[in-house]
Amino acid sequence: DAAIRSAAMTTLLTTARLRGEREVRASLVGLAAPGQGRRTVLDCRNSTFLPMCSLARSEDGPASPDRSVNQAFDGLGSTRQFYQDVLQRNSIDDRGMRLDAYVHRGVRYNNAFWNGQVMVFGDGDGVVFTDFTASLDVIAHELTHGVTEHTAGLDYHNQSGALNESMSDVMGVLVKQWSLRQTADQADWLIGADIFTPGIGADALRSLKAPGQAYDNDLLGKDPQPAHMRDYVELPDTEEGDNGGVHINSGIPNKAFYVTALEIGGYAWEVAGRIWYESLRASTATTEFQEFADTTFVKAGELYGIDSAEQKAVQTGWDGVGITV
Ligand code: ASN
Ligand code: ZN
Ligand code: CA
Repeated sequence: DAAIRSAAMTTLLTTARLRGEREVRASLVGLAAPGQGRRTVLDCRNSTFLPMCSLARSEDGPASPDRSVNQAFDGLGSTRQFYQDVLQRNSIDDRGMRLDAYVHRGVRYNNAFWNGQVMVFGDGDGVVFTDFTASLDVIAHELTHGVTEHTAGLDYHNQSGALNESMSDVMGVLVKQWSLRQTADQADWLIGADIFTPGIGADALRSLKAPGQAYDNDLLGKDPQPAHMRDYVELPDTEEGDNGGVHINSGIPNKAFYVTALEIGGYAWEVAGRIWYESLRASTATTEFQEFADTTFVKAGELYGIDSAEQKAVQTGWDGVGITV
């Protein structure tokens, strides 16, 4: 810990001129520099127009009487802490960017999204979905879209888009596992277990452990995710085609991560999470499955050694979904 803090101080001092004198002086006296470590939550009161939403909670302000506001606030805080403590990343842009969440967006809106700048959450229609701030992994999923945009910038269609989605699911489950101190074999590996209404008969939106098996009922049909390249779903690169199936084919890299993490054992964020994050940072907008898989193998070798158990686990993970590294 001391070594990390001292390394962080060295980095801080050597980048002092780049970051500007004022910001650095603020850091040195323990004050938050502009935007550093801050969160805001805005209440849209059913509007879809973000400028209509008003401030409901800010970093040093009191808790709100509104449950969604507090859940969003706490979820942003946990996710930011995870990125800082586990991956040494300072917020979405790695420069302490303020985190903004908008809640109660629209009327019975069945989704949540990152719009390129902020995170937005609907209330759900009360029939299929309830409040989208209810699952920490959903909040971490949306925030991670921001991290991806600021790192690899994976294009949101076809395989690069499915990797973009998968990275959000991977970090989504890791933030939840980290907050609950669960080992890989203790965790449920579900995204959105708490955003379905109780009567709907669905475990969750997606499962990294069992893509294609998160739900199967009359109202929703069957979870369409494949867990192997032989079942890759070709869809048009249109809105109706989910931009080439970005939320569908993400099941393939999701399963590869799950198998890798289980092979390694222990806390999934410590080794598997580190390998995937460093691979995201080494990827580009057009990276596809094979290239990403190869990168995770190379990173595992760099971080844990050529032919290490960790590197073999990565190979096993991709092998299980039909990708040879
Ligand atoms: N919940 C979805 C996501 O974050 C929203 C979308 O596809 N725009 O991937
Ligand atoms: Zn997403
Ligand atoms: Ca559930």
